[in-house]
Amino acid sequence: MKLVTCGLPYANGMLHVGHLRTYIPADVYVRYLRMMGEEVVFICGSDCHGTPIVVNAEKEGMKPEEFIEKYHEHFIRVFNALDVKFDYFGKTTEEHHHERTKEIVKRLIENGYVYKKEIELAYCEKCERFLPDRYVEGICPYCKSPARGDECDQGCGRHLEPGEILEPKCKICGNNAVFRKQTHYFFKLTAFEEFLRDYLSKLSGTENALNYAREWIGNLKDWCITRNLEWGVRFPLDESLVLYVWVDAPIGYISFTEKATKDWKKIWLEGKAEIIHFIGLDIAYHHCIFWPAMLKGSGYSLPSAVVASGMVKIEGKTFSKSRGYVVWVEDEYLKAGFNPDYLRYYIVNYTSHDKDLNFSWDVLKDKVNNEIIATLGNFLFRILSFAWKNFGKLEMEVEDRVLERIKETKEKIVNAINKWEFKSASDAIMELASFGNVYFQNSKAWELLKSDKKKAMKVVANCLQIAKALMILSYPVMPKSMEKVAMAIGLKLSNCSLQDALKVDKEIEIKKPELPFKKIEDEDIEPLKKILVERFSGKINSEIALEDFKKLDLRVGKIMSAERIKNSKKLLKLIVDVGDEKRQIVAGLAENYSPEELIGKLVVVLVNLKSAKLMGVESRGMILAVDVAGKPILLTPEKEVKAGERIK
Ligand code: B3M
Ligand code: ZN
Repeated sequence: MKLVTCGLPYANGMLHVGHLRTYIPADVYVRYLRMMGEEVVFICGSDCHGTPIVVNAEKEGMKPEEFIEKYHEHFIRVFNALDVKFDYFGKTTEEHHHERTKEIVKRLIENGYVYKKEIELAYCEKCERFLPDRYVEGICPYCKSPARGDECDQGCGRHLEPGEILEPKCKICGNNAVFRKQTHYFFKLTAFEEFLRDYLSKLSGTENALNYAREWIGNLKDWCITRNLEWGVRFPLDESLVLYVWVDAPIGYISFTEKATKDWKKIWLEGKAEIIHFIGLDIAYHHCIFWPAMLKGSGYSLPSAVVASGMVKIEGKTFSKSRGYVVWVEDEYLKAGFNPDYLRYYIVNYTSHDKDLNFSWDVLKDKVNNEIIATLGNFLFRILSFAWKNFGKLEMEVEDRVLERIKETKEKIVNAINKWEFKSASDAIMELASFGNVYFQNSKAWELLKSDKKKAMKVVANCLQIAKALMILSYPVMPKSMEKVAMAIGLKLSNCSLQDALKVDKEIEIKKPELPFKKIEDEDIEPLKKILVERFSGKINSEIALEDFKKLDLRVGKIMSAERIKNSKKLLKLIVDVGDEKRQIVAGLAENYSPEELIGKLVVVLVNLKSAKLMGVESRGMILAVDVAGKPILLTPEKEVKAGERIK
């Protein structure tokens, strides 16, 4: 039995392509294991605690419990759309999760692994509050890069203990923070050095995670496991404190397993299952050091493998949400209507799992058109159409060399999957499709049809076996698409094992094939590439907080006068009534509006924009319009509204 888990996404932001390097390969892995006859439980859930959520919920004027709902639902929507099928997708706000967390922490306390200590903590005298984790920004004491609370996210990637950060500033008001004493509780991680040395020598998974973790063994520090926050799992010894999010989040693996299977104790208490964690490399420390020590200290079963994906680049730039080097899964990829299986294939086939993946819209187009469609899709469609048109039903007689080729492919896939090498597995599929294309091409079945229909039928039977094998072997990577293709031969892929790729039916009946692959054209990706260019240039940032939006003074304005500006084709000088005054504003409307037709028009004005000079004419404010194929279309209230009314 195997338990496969994925790092719990923070319920603090939308899913981006970088996230998918954990979730899609894990789903592909689980699907292959099940087709290899393994019993697998697959779980994940939303990580709902931690200061980033509290800070951002406050910014949006929401309670944390409301704030996380939006993202939890988004995760479920996107995972469904991408066919990432967990047996249970929970959230760490669930009551039973809090209970399980407290039970484990109580065991750590009883076993003597938790102690009290007074420490110096960043404190903001202006906000009159302590500044846990993301409430404080400053400098990493190790690599001197800018750091946020509990992590050096832009430099060495280290976990930072409370009080470690240098030059602490309050994240809320920007004030320089001071240090104040407070009593907190620590987990005695240093007591597990020998255990961890031995454990890490046996732990399997990807070398990137194991090597990173082994470097830390001689350099362990006890972890402060409590925070003075209102949001989180209450600390059993002092209910005024909550547990640090990295204490309760991984325990979600256990509490969600409880909901996924009645056999959860076999997995987490009796050690009767392999536990395999899929994560991003940036949280390898937490999963290879902190988490196993917590499990050891509380008598729970230990993970057998940690599978860490490499990092993600966007059009060659290192992924960074804050810098706009990001591609959003729902708002961009799915909204563009691309087949989700294209993205599944891209993520598993672009490179080895532990190497850096570069996401590029052009590369997506090339991989889809030249690999999925030109190699795999083309073979499947040619064979199924040819068989349907010329035979309808045919006896299956397959040569040994074809079965041998399919067997080799299946074995390549099984070996690759057992080593989490998803690229090798998906390459093997494409190689088999190429073999099928050559086999069909060389057989000249369309000529044989005229001279020797029996022989032609044998050729087609061999090609059909290859096609059936391809549907079965690529089903974990492209489930929905292969299900559609398999309908042409009445094959129910969800009941198939990998071994079925070698099973030769007595006869096969073919229906009209439907191929769910549509080529990606340049015009499909141009708008998406444009968004990236604008985002990279800082023109549009994907996410702002409500507090940033509130800084805009947007009002209804009434145009009182309008005149052209000398030597300009586009610009008009307007006098606009914005309620408390009449403003001179320069606007690029001349190509779509005559000065006369603008008089008296109600428009939307950004009033608190820094003044600027355009063609030497001062402009104090901006008129909002939509750019449609380069032409401005004015925004105007749908009903008569007084000039100066504020827009919220
Ligand atoms: N919520 C997400 C991250 O830091 C974090 C993972 C928890 S896994 C137990 O990538
Ligand atoms: Zn650092």
